[in-house]
Amino acid sequence: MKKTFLAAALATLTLAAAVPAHAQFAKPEDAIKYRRAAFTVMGTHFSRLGAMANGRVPFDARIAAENADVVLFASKLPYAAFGPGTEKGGETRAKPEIWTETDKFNAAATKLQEDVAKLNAAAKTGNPDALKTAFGAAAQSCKACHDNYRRD
Ligand code: ASC
Repeated sequence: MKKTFLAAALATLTLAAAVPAHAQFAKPEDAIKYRRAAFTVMGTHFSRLGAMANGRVPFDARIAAENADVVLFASKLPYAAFGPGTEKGGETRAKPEIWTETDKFNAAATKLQEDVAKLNAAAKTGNPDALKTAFGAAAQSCKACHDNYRRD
């Protein structure tokens, strides 16, 4: 009995994970809120790394690693919330090109995620110069997407 319940629960979880991510939002507004929240979290912790990378606050290896972990995690979240039908339905600055040049947008998203992974590794070296270099590259990726896919 207990085992059956566990198996059923596991099957449900597996199924939920297999459903296309965009179908996991009940309505477009939910997806829009979700992706904006993820970008807010990512941007907040990215900015804290930037303050260190640019010498506005003293370098602290532990704080750098903590912030880089949040950025890494947050970078995995927003892109599943750009599914078909989420172009509008809430407050958004997302440009329509996201849905007309999806391959290009996805490539830019992957690039950001790769840069953020490198930033995470750099933050963990404890070397401020490594952080600075990796931060600069990731910031370029942020900016490229904002320029191409975000309204002013
Ligand atoms: C930040 C932040 C961004 C990026 C971007 C880089 O600190 O919040 O969105 O850097 O401005 O150009």
